[in-house]
Formats: sequence, C-alpha cells, structure tokens
Amino acid sequence: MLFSFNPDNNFSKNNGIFGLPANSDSAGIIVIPVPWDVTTSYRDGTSFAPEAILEASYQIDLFDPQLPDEWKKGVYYQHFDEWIMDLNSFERRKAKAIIDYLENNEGELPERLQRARNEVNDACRQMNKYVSEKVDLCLKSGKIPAILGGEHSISLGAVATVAKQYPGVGILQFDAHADLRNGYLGFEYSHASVMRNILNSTKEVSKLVQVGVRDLCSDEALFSNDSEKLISTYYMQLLRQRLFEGENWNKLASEIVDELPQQVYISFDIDGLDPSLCPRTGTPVPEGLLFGEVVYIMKKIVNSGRQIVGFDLTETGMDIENNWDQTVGSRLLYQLCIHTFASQK
Ligand SMILES: [Mn+2]
Repeated sequence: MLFSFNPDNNFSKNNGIFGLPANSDSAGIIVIPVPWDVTTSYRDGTSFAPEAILEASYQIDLFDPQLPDEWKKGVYYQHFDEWIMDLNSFERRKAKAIIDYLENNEGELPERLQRARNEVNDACRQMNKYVSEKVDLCLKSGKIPAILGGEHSISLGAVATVAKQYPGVGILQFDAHADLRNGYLGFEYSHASVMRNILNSTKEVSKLVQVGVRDLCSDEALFSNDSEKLISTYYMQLLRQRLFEGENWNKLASEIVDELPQQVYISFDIDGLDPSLCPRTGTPVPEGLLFGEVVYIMKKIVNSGRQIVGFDLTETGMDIENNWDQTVGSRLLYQLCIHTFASQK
C-alpha cells in the first residue's frame, strides 16, 4: 500500500502509470504492455497504444467518488522487451502484403506469400508465448495481470495462463465483434479469431459472455448459438431495443453479470464502446456502449461478490492531434484497475 503518497500534489512524470510511485513489489496490479498489431485487417497503429495510454494516464485524478481509495493498492507498468516491438514491425509488413494481395486478387496466394504467411503464424506463436510467460511470472508473484494491447489477439496467451491458475474462470468480453471466426485471411492467430482460439485451446474457461457485439458473420452467430451453454452473446442491437422498449440498464447489467461464474477475466476490446470514444481503433463500428454503461457493469461484478482475476484492454488507437483515444483508453484502464481491486476479498 502506498499510504505516504499524496495524489493531490502529484504532477511528476517521474512516477509510474497514473502518476503513482512506480514499484513492482508494492503494486497489486502489473500492467503488461504488448505492442502488437500484426494481423490487423483494416487500420494498424494499435501497437503504439501502450505508450500513448501511459503518457495520457498522468492526467488522471485518482479520486473516484465511489471507489476513493483503491489506487492505494498500486499499479505498476512493466516496460515491454524491445524485441517484441521489432518483431511486430517486421511481421506487420509481411501481413500487410498478404492482406493487400487477398483484397485485390482471386485464388490462392503465390508461394512467396504463402511462406510469408507461415512466418507470420510462427511470429504470432512467439508473441503468445511472450504474453504467457509474462502473465505467469505476474501470477506467481501474487499480482493481478492487466494486459495492454495492441490488437485483440494478445488475449489468447493471457487467458490460457490465467485459466490454468483459476479453472472454471469466465470471460466477460466487451467488443463490437464476436471474434469467433475460424481463422481469418489464413492467419491462425488473428484478432478476429481470438475468442474461438481461446475456447478451442483452453478447456478451463467455463463461460464466455459477450457484450456490445454488432458486427459479425453468420458463421460466428451460428457458432455462438450452437454453443449456448458456453457462450452468451448480448448483441448491441438487442440491448438497445430492450432499452428503447422500457427496460433499464440496471436490469440488463444484472442479467449479464448473473451469467458469469465466481471468477471473471475481462477482455475489453475498446471498439465495444461507441466509436465517438475510440474513433481511431482498428475497426470502428457505429452505435456502441457508453463509458458509464460499462463501468456500471464492473460495479455490478464487484457488488455481486464476484472476483476479477485479470483483464486486458486492446485495440486502442492513437490520436496524434488531440490525444482523445488514448485519454479514453487510460481512463478505462483506470476504472478496470480500481474495480478489479474492489472485487478482491
Ligand atoms: Mn475484438
């Protein structure tokens, strides 16, 4: 606990994330940045989000009227290894050439690009291993992992490792997309397949609850329907319709949280939010969740007695002119941190 620190007099960037004194031993949450956007299909740049969010985080006032003291449990931003950023830039170029080819040509890839695709898939395996090892070290030292993307594919290694420690864990996914595709553009570890990959490879996950989904293919909807015990998808269109017809968010949020088991991992793709809050995310979709709506769901988790055992925040874009995307990202990260702390017994 960081009792000696007065947040009201803190303007120094020499401290760590959120302006908190940086100390990996005393912090309860370790932020693990993963600068990765290799398989991004529309617009890249989310690999710069961790540093942009860190920079924006110094502006946050730590006092929260409902959870005023949770920051005292400490958050530490663990800088990433340089090689993962280098590998990302190197493999992103190959992936881009493959995506460009598929967008402009019919049929199979030429041999040169098939080789490149195998190399991209290998690099994604390396990234998964990198994330798994970082999360494993974090859990072994008794800390809560907060993985900061990068694109959504980074969740696979994180969930696989968290689920080993907490068998039966449920995933609460905020996302405009279902991410249940069976591979995408030939990439085995695409952001668009991440939840499908998690469910295929991690049997310890007992439930996936998706909120805000509004852009998906029919195969994904079918897969969700066919797995109704394992997956509950709350489509944005249907949530809005129920609100328009007189139900309230208190009721809907309770219904969502009631589907989750005792231990919860939150996988937050920022494009689940309304695009006015994340205009530079990789694949923005109109009509999303509001900031207050998602924070209210976090509150419901805490009040229900459930425990948040880890989370990720992915797909934040970077606004070079106005810092808007990273401002929202850092504030969302802060809310995730304090609600995670509040949920610990
Ligand atoms: Mn996603």
